Amino acid sequence: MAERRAEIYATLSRFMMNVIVGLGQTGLSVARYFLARDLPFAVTDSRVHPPGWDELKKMAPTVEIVLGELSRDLIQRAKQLIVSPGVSLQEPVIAAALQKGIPCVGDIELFVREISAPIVAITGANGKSTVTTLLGDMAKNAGLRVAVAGNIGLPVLDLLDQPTFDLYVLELSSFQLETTYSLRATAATVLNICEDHLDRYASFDAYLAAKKRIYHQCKTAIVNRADARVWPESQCQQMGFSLAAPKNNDYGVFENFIVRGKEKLCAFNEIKLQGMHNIENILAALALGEAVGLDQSSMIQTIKSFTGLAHRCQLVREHRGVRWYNDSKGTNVGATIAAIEGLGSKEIILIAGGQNKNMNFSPLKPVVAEHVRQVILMGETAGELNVLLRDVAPVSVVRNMPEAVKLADQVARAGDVVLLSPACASFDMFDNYKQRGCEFERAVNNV
Ligand code: UMA
Ligand code: ADP
Repeated sequence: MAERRAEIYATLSRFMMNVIVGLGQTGLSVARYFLARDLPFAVTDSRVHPPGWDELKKMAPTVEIVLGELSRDLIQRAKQLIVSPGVSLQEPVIAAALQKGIPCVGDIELFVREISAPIVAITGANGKSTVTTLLGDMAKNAGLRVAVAGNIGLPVLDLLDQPTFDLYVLELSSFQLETTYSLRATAATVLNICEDHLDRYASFDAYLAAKKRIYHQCKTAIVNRADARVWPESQCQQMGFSLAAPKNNDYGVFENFIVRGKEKLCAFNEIKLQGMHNIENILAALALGEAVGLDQSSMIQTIKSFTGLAHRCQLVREHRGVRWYNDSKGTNVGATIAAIEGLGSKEIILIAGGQNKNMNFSPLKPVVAEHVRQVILMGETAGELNVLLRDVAPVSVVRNMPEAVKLADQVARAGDVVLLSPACASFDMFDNYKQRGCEFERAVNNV
């Protein structure tokens, strides 16, 4: 009898299975999650050799897996799809599954169904990783057991193997939010918005709408008062931040101080991060921290010691009076504008260009006109950027990073700033933004 039941179960699970779509970091973490719970699953990925394959074979040698295409057969007989963030819900096979009523969730959804500690959820076009890391440090310094995970690089489901935490600080991308339904964050924010990922979205509004899913049933929304586009649609408790003098008890700026309402908290000259965009990031982190009850004096101590993350406007070298900055994580137009303006120089040599995400680069033009003395371009978008920018600054197109750095070194004079801030993704020439930034740093250290 038991044997017969096992047989029926095996047959059923073959036809009604969890199907993991995508076998990168996320897909692999979902596989570990199902294995730990003895739940049957299958995997499909459009790549012939996805990064998680070798590890999956070791963990689950008999698991059913279809590579080189998203398997229509597996997907059509799934009881649930767990879709990785790199896979669009508009993929015809996924769209057909949705039409058929097959639930499509992501790793974040599986995670939030399992945990009970408060969540801070952070999204936005730019500043996510900086705010997420800063808030994580604030919580740690305030004595909490805090986990920092999500789009920042650690798949959330891997946290379930560890002892429980007091607080989860999650960086969430628009892709992850599209497949999340039960978030209920204690504090949530869309930090800011500008065009990005338009290779994945039909319109800017669709991208923004995906981001705003973060507010779904949140307790407190932390809103950027300067941009109504990122405010929640529904009524909920709010706390605000902006670079203006605040009304009420919002976080803001007054006479080169960070303030809460009228109370001065910290002078700009006590802060190590550079640029007004980072002041905005600090204001957002303070508001998020307050919303989850962190001690204010401990948060301020953390702000003063925080030096930022690699590849984000980091000073690499000062050589013969020239300062070289790595902002390889500047992967959209808004980020590059923030980096250029944040450096406060009118003598910038800008290295930009990379993979095309269907973005409108024209907002770069006036900023380049005001701050940039020479533009050096590479990658897929070099041609388009050349046509846009050559009226406002001298432009050169190069083939690779060493050539870009060599040319920058030739044209730079004492007092200039050389800035790598590509305004584009890196995948046309590099594995990721980190590899691009490291190649830049290597070349800079050799000039
Ligand atoms: N891919 C395929 N076929 C597939 C599955 C994926 O071609 O069947 C491609 C995707 O188009 C993508 C790449 O493979 O280019 C990786 O996709 P993935 O879903 O396997 O990615 P993971 O390795 O799981 O990493 C993801 C996030 N990546 C993306 O959203 C593309 C990571 O964010 C995140 O750190 C990780 O989950 C853990 O949560 C990276 C990122 O670039 C840093 N995010 C984008 C951004 O910040 O702009 C959104
Ligand atoms: P994300 O995780 O959203 O990509 P990061 O904190 O990694 O954001 O920063 C990426 C880049 O975005 C930085 O190098 C900088 O150029 C830019 N940036 C950071 N914060 C902001 C902000 N608040 N507004 C605009 N641009 C920003």
